[in-house]
Amino acid sequence: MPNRLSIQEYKQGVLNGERSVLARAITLVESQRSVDRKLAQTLIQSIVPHTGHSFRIGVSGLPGVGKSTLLDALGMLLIDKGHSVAILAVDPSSNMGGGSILGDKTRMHRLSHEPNAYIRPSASGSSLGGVAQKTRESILLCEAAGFDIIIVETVGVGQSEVEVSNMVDCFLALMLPGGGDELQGIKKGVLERADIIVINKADEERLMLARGTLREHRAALHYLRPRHPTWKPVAMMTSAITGMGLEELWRTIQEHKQTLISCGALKELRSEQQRLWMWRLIEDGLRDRFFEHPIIQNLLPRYEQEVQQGIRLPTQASSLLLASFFQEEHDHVYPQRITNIKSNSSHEDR
Ligand SMILES: Nc1nc2c(ncn2[C@@H]2O[C@H](COP(=O)(O)OP(=O)(O)OP(=O)(O)O)[C@@H](O)[C@H]2O)c(=O)[nH]1
Ligand SMILES: [Mg+2]
Repeated sequence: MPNRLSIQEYKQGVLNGERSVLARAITLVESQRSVDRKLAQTLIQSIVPHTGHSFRIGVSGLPGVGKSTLLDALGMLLIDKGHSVAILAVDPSSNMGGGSILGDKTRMHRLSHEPNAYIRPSASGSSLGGVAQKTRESILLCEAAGFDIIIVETVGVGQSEVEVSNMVDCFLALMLPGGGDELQGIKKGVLERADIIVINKADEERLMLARGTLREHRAALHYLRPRHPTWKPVAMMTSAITGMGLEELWRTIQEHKQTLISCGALKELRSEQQRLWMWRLIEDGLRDRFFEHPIIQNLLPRYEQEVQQGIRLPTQASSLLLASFFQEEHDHVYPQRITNIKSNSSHEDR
């Protein structure tokens, strides 16, 4: 990465709330290069004592449901109330410079000019498994930079949504009026994760439809197991364009926060998230190490082909690959022992 700063410069700049340094620090944690990863880990460890003071909100929903437009409006409302807001947009499918990234900048045009707001679109591109991990680290950086509300926008399909729900205090699921029966399956999963269900675009000719969808969701919520025993998920309507329902949405988010705080659930939720984070780091670390290992890169294409051609069983190929990897790792960790064994045996040979 060009123009890397020193850890101290990153840390001080972030703690001083300097936007340009914060942006560069996030670029650092997003970097795939191992030298950057090491630097990023040191940086994250050094700022952790300055984190944890914000309220973290996740916003998910299918493309086009109005997440960015809603966040622009909600963000402005929060700025007016004296908050400072950071918005991290996670798009697992796009690369930097892709269409939706530019789209986000323009859709949050009011907020993007606010000195108390920070908008950061992130793209995972070719990352092996780490969108979520990088987002988590970006949340910590924004907290250290002093933002008191952090919102993560994620497209409501697939793994990124689940991961984001595991790193926020309050999870919002945006829905369209009407929706569609074919989405019920997806919806059920989302509904089980959501603390607040928001039927957006409840304006003009869609208002009546939105009221019906609201009733359906309220009825459905009775049958779902809530995410926290103390908070029963609620459904409401908004229009990101007219601003209808936004004050109520913010009131509900605050009620949710107070409920979690007053019964100790927020602390519990966050410590559980720390545990999940540790497991994610272990899984990601193992996966990266495995796939980046030269012996695996060397053997994998051949084994893959043999499995496809039916020459080798998948079970055998995977066992051999894992065995080769662990043997190499072992030899790497204990080279001394091997040299000792070798020199002993050559001694005995004589
Ligand atoms: N009528 C109406 N239109 C809306 C509302 N919210 C968003 N839109 C429009 O819907 C379109 C998509 O809005 P976005 O905010 O970009 O949606 P998104 O969910 O962020 O989309 P992706 O980031 O691509 O997943 C835009 O043309 C918005 O102007 C709303 O409440 N009412
Ligand atoms: Mg968007």
